[in-house]
Amino acid sequence: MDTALENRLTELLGGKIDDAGDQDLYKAILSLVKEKIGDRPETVGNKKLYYISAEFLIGRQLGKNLLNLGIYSQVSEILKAHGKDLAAVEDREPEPSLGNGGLGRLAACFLDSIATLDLPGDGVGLRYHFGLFKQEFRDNCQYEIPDHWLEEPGILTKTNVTFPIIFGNMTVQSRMYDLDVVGFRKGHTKLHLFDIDSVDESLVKDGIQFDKTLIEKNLTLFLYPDDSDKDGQLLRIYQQYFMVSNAAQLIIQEQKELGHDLRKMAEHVAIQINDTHPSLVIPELIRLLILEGISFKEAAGIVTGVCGYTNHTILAEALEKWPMSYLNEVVPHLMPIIGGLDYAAVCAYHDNRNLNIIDDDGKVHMARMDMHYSHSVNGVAALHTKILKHQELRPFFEAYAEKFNNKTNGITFRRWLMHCNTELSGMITDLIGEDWMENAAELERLMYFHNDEGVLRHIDEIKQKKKEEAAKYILEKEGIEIDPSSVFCIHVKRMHEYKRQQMNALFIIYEYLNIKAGNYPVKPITVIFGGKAAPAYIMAKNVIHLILCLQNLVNSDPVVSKYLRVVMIQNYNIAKAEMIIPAADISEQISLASKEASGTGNMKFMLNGAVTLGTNDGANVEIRDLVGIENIYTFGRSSDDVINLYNTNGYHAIDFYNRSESIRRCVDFITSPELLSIGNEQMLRDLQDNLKNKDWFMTLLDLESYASAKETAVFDYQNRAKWTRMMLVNIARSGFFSSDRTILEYNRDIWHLR
Ligand code: 26Q
Repeated sequence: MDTALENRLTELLGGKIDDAGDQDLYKAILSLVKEKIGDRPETVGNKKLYYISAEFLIGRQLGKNLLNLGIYSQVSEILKAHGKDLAAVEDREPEPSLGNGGLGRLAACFLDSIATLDLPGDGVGLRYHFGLFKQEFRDNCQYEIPDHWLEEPGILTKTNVTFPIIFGNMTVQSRMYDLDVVGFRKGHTKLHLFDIDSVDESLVKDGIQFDKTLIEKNLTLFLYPDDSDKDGQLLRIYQQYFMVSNAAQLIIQEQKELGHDLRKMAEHVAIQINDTHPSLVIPELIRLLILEGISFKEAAGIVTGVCGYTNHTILAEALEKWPMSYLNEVVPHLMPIIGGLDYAAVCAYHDNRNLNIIDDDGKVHMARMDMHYSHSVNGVAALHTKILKHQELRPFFEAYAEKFNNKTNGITFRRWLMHCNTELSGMITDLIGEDWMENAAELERLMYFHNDEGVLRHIDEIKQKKKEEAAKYILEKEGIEIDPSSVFCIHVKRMHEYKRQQMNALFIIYEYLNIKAGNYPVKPITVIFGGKAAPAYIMAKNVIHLILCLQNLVNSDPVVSKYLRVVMIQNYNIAKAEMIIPAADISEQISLASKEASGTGNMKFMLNGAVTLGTNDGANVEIRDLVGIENIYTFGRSSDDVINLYNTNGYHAIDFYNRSESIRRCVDFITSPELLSIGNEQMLRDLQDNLKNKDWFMTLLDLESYASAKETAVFDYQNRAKWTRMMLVNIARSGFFSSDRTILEYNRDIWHLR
């Protein structure tokens, strides 16, 4: 045991480890981590990246920091020797929910990889006082509770860095807070989160409601405040401008401190714009360069050389466009610049109205500004980039083919294997050594064992252990008993119609009706859901309602529950993901083909030995290509077919409903007496009507092929030799999805950091 470490921990505690509670231990280890980080120099170089993002879904930091500092097992042993459990201590840390889902989690994985690769690059975002709401279920419905995560002492360090941020009607003084990002074994960068001192948390009333007009008090209160009215939209513009003006001023300050010529900014600075939320950085940086005496034209050229834009979605409603009048209210000083950019780009070089930054309705299209004034435009998976080039952003691809490139997403294996699945991680190291921790491509060497019965059995035993742990957790936290020997089908992600949780719910109904009719599945199945619905997204909330009603109906039926169980985990977050993902047998990735830009959960499941049941969408396509068609279950219509159906208005849900008795029975059951006795009639009827008459994301199109693929997977699961080999192949071929690989590609093609 490391006695120096033990002594220091005891000192920091100011008392014996034996006598300390988990909370005291948490605080002491937090201090220990801060000390150790202080010993590690910050990564510097000739060129620095600023990754600007409205979301950083970083998850709890303590365990990850211990792991990356190389003292996780030492600290764990010290605690164990004193009868304490590090996992219980980690559990004391409030989770910073500074993101929604994929985009925010990607930013967090990227920071881990940037630090680990010892690249100079900082994150820039906002210090929201309340992250994404906490989800509670009551009466089979979602309720939103404010989630206050900030505490003292905490993971953020208050700095003296402040900037004046100018709005149309006032100027506020910002303050920067820093989070240390330590890489695995080496590297140290920062996440800078900006705030203002005058934020007033007591503004929050009645769930997550607050007065949206008091900008000085509410600016950084919430991530994604409700923007269904004008005040909400104005607040979002205030937030976005606040974020990017801070970023731009920080960059200029740092460049001046380094003595760099601002005209040569592109040699020393790279900015990555994470979706359109930080797009105003383009006019803001131009404005500041003009104040430094640089001409508009030259400033626009400099900024184009600095900025890269990443697109994360092809859903039209997620492409931000703001009325000019709103921007005029919040950031009038940017309007001449945005106007100038529109004129310069569109009038000078293109005559296609679809390329205008400002459209005929006076709306400013953020993504269009990004594409004109960035030198790189990337999608996040091969299929996604292809669809951007040839469908969604086609006119821009025609104008700027050289800017377009693909960067398939990745995940950090430190959190998504080493931290969440120490058993599997240990086994891999025993088999192939530990080089894979820094070079994930090494996992391929596991293929050598693909016929080794001992290895396959061991993988199976680890999976079983993780399933037992998850079952225990679900019993304790959700009060639902599940059978660890059943097949765990796990479907966790944000609730959205395109992700088609409703299709999985219809499968549950299909199985329920089968079992009621005496046709039992070959193996008991447990379907586990988790995910939050946006507070204003009625249909997503209706889907949650249906799932919770089914959970109620299925689990309390003495016969059905022997073969089928349903669990919807409350408040799905990073900590719960780390518990649940290692326990998956089947990874449900069932989005409507063409709609999921990439997905990153799919990668986390694969890495932990789950087999994908998915459509040919997003990064699923690349998973399929890597593991081979015999190690994945794919189903459903192709993205080409789907795009064609949209273009020709060729999909009519009602035809599928009328044509197939089995589909009709499932859809009808949503308003059966059984479910109506549990749930809310209006919500269930609305959902059913939507599925029959609208079904914008084509659930009924793929329902039958989904059910049959899932049945095949469950059948195959019984063949343990076959299944465990599939698990091994999935793990061995997952190396490509390390975010280290993704970041190296960004650096090679876009950032060129040295
Ligand atoms: C837009 C306008 C108004 C209000 C909110 C928004 C908004 C907010 C969040 C639009 C998009 C987001 C988040 C998108 C997101 O998380 N996309 C996911 O990004 C992942 C990382 O690239 C991909 O893996 C997922 O496929 C993609 O859905």
